[in-house]
Amino acid sequence: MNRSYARTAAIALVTALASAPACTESKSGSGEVTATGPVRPPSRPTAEQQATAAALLTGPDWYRHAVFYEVNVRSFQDSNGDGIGDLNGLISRLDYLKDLGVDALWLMPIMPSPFADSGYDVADYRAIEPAYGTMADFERLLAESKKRGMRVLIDLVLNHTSSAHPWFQESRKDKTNPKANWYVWSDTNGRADIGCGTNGSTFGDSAWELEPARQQYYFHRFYPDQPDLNYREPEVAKEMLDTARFWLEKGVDGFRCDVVGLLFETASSCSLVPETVEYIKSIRKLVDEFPDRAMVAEPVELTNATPYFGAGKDMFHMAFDFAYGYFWGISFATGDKKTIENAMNTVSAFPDGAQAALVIGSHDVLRAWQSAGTDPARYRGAALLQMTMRGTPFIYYGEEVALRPGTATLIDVRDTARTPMTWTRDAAGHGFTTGTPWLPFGEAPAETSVEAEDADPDSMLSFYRSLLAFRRGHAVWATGASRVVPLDDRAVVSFVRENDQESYLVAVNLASEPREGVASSPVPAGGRVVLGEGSLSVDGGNLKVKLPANGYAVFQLRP
Ligand SMILES: [Ca+2]
Ligand SMILES: [Ca+2]
Repeated sequence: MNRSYARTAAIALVTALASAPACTESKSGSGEVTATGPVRPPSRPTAEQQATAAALLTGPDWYRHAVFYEVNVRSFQDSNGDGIGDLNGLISRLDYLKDLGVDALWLMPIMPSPFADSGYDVADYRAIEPAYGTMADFERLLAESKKRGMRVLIDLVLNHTSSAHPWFQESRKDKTNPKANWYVWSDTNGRADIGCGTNGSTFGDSAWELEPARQQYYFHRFYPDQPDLNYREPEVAKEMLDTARFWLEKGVDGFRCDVVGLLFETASSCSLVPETVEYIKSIRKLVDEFPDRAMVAEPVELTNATPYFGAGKDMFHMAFDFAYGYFWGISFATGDKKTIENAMNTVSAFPDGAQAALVIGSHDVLRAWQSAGTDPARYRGAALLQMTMRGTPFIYYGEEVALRPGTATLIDVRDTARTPMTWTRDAAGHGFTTGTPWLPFGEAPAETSVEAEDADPDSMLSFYRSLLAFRRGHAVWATGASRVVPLDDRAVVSFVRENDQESYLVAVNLASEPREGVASSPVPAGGRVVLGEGSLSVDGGNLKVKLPANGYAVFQLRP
């Protein structure tokens, strides 16, 4: 999305200063399940896990069991020295992603764009941005991904085009041209049938811009260079469905749909109005014509994505859960788990068939490093929650190495979270480019390079490898039942995940001192710590969880 509420809110998050992770002595006692020290799962899954994962990733439900990775193509890998990441560069890093445990990619917009909003201003819906490569390069990316058992979703920006798009160039000329009704025009800077009003732009003073040639105003929910398409024009509605079909026939595995709740406007609302719901259902019908495809919504609403699922199988396969994904930093900074528990309860109440898409960062918000208050222990706790809550995790590129923010802004402040990936310690381009990067690297580029972190068993990359290996092939994390355990300590998040095969209790301490929580919610006695550090005791109907400062533990209760 572009200048969204999400961005505004999340950039404004107050994050507390870092505090060092504490060491904790293990205690043993009767009835307690206690780790003797940090338990770290192996860094790679077993062959058996891989075989189970391969089976889970086959068929129409693959997306529930996949780990996604959001790629900012421009900042991932340059292949020709122009300082701009490209498709051939991405192809050369597919083996890295596969080895990390990534099953599917979401590519930020790859279509030709003046780049007034990082590609979310499309000038041609059926071509590849020349700086990123050619359609042949894209087809090779699809083939090379498929060869590795990986899927590719692309960003579909339906609400608006670039003002440079030929459709708008024609529409703006006069009131009678063939594209005259393709955008939302008005004689005044407002319209009674558009309830978000004159000040309905997400940013700036007005959502209406005067076009001198036509002597009318056009509606733009975002930048003036991003005019909203008029979905009440049947030709527009058809053209954008045909666009989706074009890419599905090309072989993409689905779409991430940008600000998709904003397609239609009505007098009373501009967000997910009935006409928009109906249009989304028509996209879903189209997607369902193709086997094993999926689409994920970017909700405009931050705290409850439920309306994007409809009856469960007639709208989106997945929708982002921002209630956790954009606000966890506040929970850790305040040591208050309420928001996280609310998010989990909302996700648990999704209609049958719906799947949450889980993030701890994206191209729209702060780098997770900042949300964590630069505290690696908090960062790990947040990532553990993301990977163990019910849903499908989406890793934002560089999150696995705890990429740090940059300071340069070419478009807006979100560029601080869009800096080039660092692959090597080598200061001359850090393996990203042999030229000058389009945007300067973030802080500590050598330290956070894949090369440096690969060599360090205590690095964030090593943590991510273990976490993803731990999760792999265990369907319980993707689809198992989820139940919050209401511990009496406000800083200790705890929940049970279970299915027929296995059962786990996950606990994360948001506070920077050791904590313990008690709940009357019973779990089976026994079990063992399989990740992290902590103790779990069961005494009659009560259970007690103890965790070190900013600590976390996963207890296996069954089998
Ligand atoms: Ca390039
Ligand atoms: Ca719209």
